[in-house]
Amino acid sequence: TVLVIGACGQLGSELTLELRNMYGGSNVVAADIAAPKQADLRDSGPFEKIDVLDPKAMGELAAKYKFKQIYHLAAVLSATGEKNPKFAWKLNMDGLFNVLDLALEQKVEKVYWPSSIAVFGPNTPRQNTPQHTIMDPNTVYGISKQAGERWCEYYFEKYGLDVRSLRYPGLIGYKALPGGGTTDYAVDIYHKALEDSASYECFLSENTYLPMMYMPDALKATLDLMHAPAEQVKVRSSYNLSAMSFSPKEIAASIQKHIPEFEISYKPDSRQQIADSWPQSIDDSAAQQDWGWKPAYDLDAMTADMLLNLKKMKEEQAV
Ligand code: VAH
Repeated sequence: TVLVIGACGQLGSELTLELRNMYGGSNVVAADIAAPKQADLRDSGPFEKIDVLDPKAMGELAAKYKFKQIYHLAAVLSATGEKNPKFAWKLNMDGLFNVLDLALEQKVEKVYWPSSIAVFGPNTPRQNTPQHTIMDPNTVYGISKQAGERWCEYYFEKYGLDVRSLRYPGLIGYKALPGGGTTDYAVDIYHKALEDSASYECFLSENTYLPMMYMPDALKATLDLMHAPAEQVKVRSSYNLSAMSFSPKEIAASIQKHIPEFEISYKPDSRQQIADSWPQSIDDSAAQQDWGWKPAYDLDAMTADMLLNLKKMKEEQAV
């Protein structure tokens, strides 16, 4: 059985559906602090309400199902974390420790834990950021991801726990809304483009370049990494991962190829400082060499697929 913690989140909901397609619905337990609202997630397999900060409840869950793999995706993201720094640190770090220790106790074969480009900071080289480089994150989320990477590598080196990780760029998908990140604009913009007003006020400035990835690519990278033979997984902190980089101006232009009347305006808020501390492009040659990583979607391919699927979902909801 596979456990997905944080299964109702932006990545968790899509990863749970993908894992259920692959392993069978009843073999993938979705767990989160609250029940799923999405019908496909709710109706495709077992759900367990769990607080990842409650080790006793986690132990009872593991005794009930005997998990072979755990995907631990529950975390407070960058923007939300800055509003509640101490809780963000507690959930992100104590949640990770509870999962790592449970995995050791229950002899879980593999653990997945997501890191992020947020582990990089103002003094990190911003173009083609290397796998090993200066990391001075200045968000609580980034600090927790940097510390988490150190601990994942420690549990692998010291206790032999097969824990694997990817430094995701901003993730964009149509099935679930993002949960309080700095890159959320790149999802919101597609929803707004399909509304009658066909306009979007962006909380980042027009030339804010950020590494981004379409959700199908993120799911493929995650499963490719988890299915790679252990000896091919040479990076046990977290792999740099890349697909594309773009600015709000460029994603708006991509949308205008389909919706010419779409308009964008800019009103940077506190998330601008976070975005300015992150890389603009990532060197993921280690992932390419170690386990054959290769993205499939560029900006225009993502835009076409996003608009097509969001339109379909709106029509279905409209009936
Ligand atoms: C965030 N979406 O914005 C997440 C991600 C690289 C961005 O870590 O916090």
